[in-house]
Amino acid sequence: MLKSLRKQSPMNHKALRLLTAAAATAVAGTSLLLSAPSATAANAPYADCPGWALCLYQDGGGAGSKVILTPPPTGSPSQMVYLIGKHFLNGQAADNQTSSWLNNSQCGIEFYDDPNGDLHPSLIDSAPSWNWGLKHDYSYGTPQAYLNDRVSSLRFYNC
Ligand SMILES: [Ca+2]
Repeated sequence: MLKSLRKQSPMNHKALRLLTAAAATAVAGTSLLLSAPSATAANAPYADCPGWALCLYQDGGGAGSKVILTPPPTGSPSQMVYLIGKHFLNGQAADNQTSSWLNNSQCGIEFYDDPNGDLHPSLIDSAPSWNWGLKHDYSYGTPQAYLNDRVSSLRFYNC
């Protein structure tokens, strides 16, 4: 056994040198990735929500990706929004994933737990109309943490 190892040792050293070089390259690549600031970390809380929109954020405190919802025009009848089939800007499904929101619309909003909140009343949260910039945060440890990842549909009203 020892004899055969010694015989192969020049080959093993070469392989080891190649592996070491590959590992060094991999480590260098990793540290480059780690040192680059991520887009998420650079975003301010509740960032980039248009001045007329309701934005649902994937993470608490207005962090993470978001869904930008356009309210109906002023004076319109109320309008339901169903989150099944909708996605955050990062492509992930939005149903039962809202952890905070910002209402820049002038509409009032009712948030429902049920996917069809108009058919199965399950009101869990609301925003009064004419209250631009209202935020609710469902982060762990906040008073509304029990609402985290529950919103499945909502209704714009009094727009
Ligand atoms: Ca739900």
